[in-house]
Amino acid sequence: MKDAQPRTVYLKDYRAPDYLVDSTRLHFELQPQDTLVKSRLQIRRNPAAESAPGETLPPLLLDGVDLELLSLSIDGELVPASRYRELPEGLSIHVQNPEFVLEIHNRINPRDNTSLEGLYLSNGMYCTQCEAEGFRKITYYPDRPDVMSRFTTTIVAPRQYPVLLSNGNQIERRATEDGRLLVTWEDPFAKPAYLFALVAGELQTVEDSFTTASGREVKLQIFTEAKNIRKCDHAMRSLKKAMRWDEEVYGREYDLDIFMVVAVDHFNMGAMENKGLNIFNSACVLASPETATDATFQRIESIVGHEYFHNWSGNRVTCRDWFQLSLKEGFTVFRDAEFSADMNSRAVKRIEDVSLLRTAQFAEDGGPMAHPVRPDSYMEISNFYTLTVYEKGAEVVRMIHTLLGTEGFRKGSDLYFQRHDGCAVTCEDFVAAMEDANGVDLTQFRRWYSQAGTPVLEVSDAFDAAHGTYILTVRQSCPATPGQNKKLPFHIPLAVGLLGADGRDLSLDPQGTTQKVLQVSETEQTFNFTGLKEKPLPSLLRGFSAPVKVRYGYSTEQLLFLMRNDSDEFNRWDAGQRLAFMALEQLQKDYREGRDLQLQPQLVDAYRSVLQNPELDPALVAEMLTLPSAQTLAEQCERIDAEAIIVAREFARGALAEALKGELLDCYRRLDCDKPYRPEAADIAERSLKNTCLAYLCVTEEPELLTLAQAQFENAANMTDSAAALASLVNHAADDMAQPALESFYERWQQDTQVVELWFGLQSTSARRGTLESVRELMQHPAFELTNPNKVRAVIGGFANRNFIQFHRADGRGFEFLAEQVVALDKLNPQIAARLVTPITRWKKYTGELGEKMHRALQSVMESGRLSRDLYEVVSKSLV
Ligand code: 0A1
Ligand code: ZN
Repeated sequence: MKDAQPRTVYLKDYRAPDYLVDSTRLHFELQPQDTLVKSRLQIRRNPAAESAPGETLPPLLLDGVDLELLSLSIDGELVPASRYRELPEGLSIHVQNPEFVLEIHNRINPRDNTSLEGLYLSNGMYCTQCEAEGFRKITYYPDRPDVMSRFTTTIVAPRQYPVLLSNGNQIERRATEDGRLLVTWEDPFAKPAYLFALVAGELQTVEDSFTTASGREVKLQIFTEAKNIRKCDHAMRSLKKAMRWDEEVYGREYDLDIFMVVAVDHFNMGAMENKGLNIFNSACVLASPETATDATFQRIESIVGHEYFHNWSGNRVTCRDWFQLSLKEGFTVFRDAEFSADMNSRAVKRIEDVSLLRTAQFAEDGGPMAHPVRPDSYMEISNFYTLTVYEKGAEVVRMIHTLLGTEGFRKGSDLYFQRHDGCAVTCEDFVAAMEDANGVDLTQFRRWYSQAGTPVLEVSDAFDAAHGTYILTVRQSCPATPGQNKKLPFHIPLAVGLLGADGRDLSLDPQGTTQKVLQVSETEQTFNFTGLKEKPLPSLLRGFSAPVKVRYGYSTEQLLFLMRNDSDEFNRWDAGQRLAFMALEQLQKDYREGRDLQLQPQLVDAYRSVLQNPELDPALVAEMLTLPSAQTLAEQCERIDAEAIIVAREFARGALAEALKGELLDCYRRLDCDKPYRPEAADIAERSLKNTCLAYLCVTEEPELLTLAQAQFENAANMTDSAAALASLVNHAADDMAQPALESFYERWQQDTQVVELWFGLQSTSARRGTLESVRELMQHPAFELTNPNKVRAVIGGFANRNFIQFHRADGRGFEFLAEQVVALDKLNPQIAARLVTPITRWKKYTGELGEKMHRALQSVMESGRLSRDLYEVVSKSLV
């Protein structure tokens, strides 16, 4: 295992590689505990290397972890021990010529590799994960993204592995003399080692084809175990949509003759964009109407799109170093979000993404691991696959899109791809291409890449009736983050509209423009709107035009007005969220001060009119009826009083359910019809609203209403309805109703891995007392595996991240449980352990004893013994 050396890598220390690898020939002989890897590298001195000129050549440094070196030769001659040195994580080789062929033989053990980096076994199938630094667990190599090489890969395996895959095109397939199978693949595109992939197994395939805009035929294949073969259709449809979309929106065509996707059960993340051979977590690719929810269908579409889009934003143009990770991830998340918005409801997609950002990314930005979109340093790069790099990075790209407009942005992306095709580049190169294609100056805008923290905009206004001028004053600030005390002002695109007394958008200029993007760039700035007859109501940050917090003293009436009238659907939703937030804050205060709780009647009325508004998209109604989550409320507090948040939110939900019972029931009945399942936006919207109503109705815990859930559970013909009903039963029905439902569900679906994961999640997120004890029991369930990240995420992650109520139980046992599991997991899979510990790293924000208990739990992790580098980085930075 990698150890906990607190070695920190800095962006400022970046140096071009001393050597380049023109070609890489790999030869694998697969055996579970004894795989032989032979590599043949054509190496040459990098003409652009910065190392000191002189007679002697610098040593060749190769990365290598958990490898058994068998032999090393240069230009056909064995290298004597005196000419190389084994380092803790690699080799240093003395070099005599500026060009040479290096051959390495080494052995690895895929079966015992539970880290799921490098080459490992998942249910008897060999697969690889090389991003970010996994290739070094396969063989010694300059494992850095700016070393790009042409790969040829030969795989030799026993007959029980008929499917042998790697990147590029298959150029050879035959039996060896000893009866094994040998297959060779050649990838014509130079790539960094992190995009290498290998798969071997007994797999079935679903095939299709796609004709590119220029008329080339591409073979599409999805590989999976035989039992899942009927769950690939949605992913295949999504892939073809994504391929077409990238041609239409970005002018990007696919570039190989074959595109393969493989589903594996053991995977640390969602999926991986290896050139021509994407490897997916089964949970992010397999779906059927009976077994997958609408949310899963949509997630699959977006992840299939995401990985496919990486072929250009990531593979053809890749990252120079890992500090530039957002270059490919921020851009690709922006691309997949727009793809999903085009395929589904744009407003709802935006609401979902912003909710995630506000809840989890803002918390990251305000926590001990806060870092800029382009970090300055890291101990373990795996810890920087974060919401900041991905989601905030995507918001940064979105802001560039907002500033340049659709056409300007496309000019910029065309220039970027053309200029840097085949190269490993930086975030700076991306911004420069956007500037050069549009003749704009984004100097100040670049601070979004280098400054961490969530900016706050304080907005105030005044109306000069005599001149008909409306004045908006915007003050920006950004809290200090670790290592960055002082922040310089950001360049913030602030989209605004002004509503008149009739609820319509006012014209902001003689051309009749109703929305403007204000360029906020100073600490304090004013913006004048002239020619107005009355003081308007501002609709601020429309569409969430920047990842900031906006403070403006809206009154309850003004928020109700925006909720009813704003032409920006996102801001209609957001006005409702602000209103709910205000009501919930009042409830928390009343609770702390011992007063009786009473929900603001205006909130109830507002929810009623939303529910009864036939013009709104049902999916938007469902979002508007959903109170901000406890996590979101927690993020917005200066100090978190978990108990007050829980009491206030539960009370508000109960009061809403009680007051709106009739309307909710009407709406539920209207939508509860037998339609054949289609994962299409309109149908998803109806199911979403129907199940939102059901969830509220069950909050009342009234027997007749719980019977609705029971009936829906028994009759559901799709997993969306079945799972929603079961969730309501688990959370609100008595054991004699909930338990049999859980049991029959398991009975029916026990053979289906994805459904069993969902079943685990329904239980670990139950708000009922006793959930921690059930979680411990679930960990003893035969279907639970500590070595499978999906199971860990469903059971332990569900409890710690998606069960605010039970995780924050007052005795602190929730935190102790998490600490215990993190320590155990660290021995198996450091990446997962380091992610899982997140909830207890935020201890400083909690008030009172709960904060102390959380702190103690985190300390116990540190004191448990030797930690992996991954976990050490997160825990040590969070204890400071
Ligand atoms: N590039 C992938 C994410 C990914 C990163 C690391 C992994 O293994 C540790 C796996 C996948 C993506 O953005 O989809
Ligand atoms: Zn990605």
